[in-house]
Amino acid sequence: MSDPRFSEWMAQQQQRAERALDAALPGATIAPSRLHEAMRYTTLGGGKRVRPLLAFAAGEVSKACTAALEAAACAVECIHVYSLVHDDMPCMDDDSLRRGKPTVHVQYDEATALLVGDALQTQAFDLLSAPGLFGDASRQLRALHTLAQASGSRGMAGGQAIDLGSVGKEISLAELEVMHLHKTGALIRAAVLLGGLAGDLNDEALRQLDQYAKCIGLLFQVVDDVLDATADTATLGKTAGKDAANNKPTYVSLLGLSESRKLAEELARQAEEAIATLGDRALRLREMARYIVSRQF
Ligand code: GRG
Repeated sequence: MSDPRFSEWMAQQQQRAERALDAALPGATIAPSRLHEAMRYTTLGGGKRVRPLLAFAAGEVSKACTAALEAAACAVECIHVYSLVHDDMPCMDDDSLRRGKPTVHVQYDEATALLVGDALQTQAFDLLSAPGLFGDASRQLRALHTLAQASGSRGMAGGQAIDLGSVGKEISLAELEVMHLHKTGALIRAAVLLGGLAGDLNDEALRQLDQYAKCIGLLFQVVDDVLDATADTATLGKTAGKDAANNKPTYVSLLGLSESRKLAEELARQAEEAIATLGDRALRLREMARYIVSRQF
């Protein structure tokens, strides 16, 4: 069972993310209202908000400015939601449920789902590029560069391409790791780094955050594979076991359940070790590592 103070912090930060996203997205009555309504439909009121929580936790280390930190957290979540909307489309995973409700192409239509993803992606950079947001323009530029790299063909979109190319093929553990470092890990790294960049940290502290985030990105995926292999559809809010059924390689299919769980524990340990010298300010990051390794959905 997790520390009640951490659960309280998490609930507060999830509400903070929800409020910030609500304020950041265009209103549903603003034209083109169907597109804006669909963007809000898919972004608000759901999800664990792991990426904003990681940004907020890193923001405690960097003593981040609130406006920059909340914009960074929203930007990363917008990219994440865009990826889910596109990933669910018939041309990719063809899923009809996401976060317990119909996916965007089911609730609206395919063209709207495509546009929602496109618009959320652009919204992320709109938010993060607001003039004067970071106080320090060079740090803001670095944050923008970090998010762009993490989202594109050398990050998340590239990871998705590797994933699509690996369906039905035998791949090694090293290749699986490369795929997940891109597909899931890159955006998780960006979330942590943007939390660091929203405040003032030296390069060594940013390097430590990056090392932590690299472990967390893989950890998140290993746990996701374990949950996918063990939980039922109702608990996960998505189609349990779908990756295995689709002949997609997973940590569980390559390592088995028991070794996957051991790997998750080892990655959580490495993540905590990476930030050991950052002291009390990194408490929430340490707790996030524990939360991710023991999450049940
Ligand atoms: C379409 C460019 C493009 C990329 C898609 C990340 C991704 C790449 C697709 C998501 C598909 C997926 C189910 C990946 C497995 C791990 C993962 C990212 C799960 C969803 O993230 P959570 O668990 O979701 O953080 P919530 O809903 O809690 O935000």
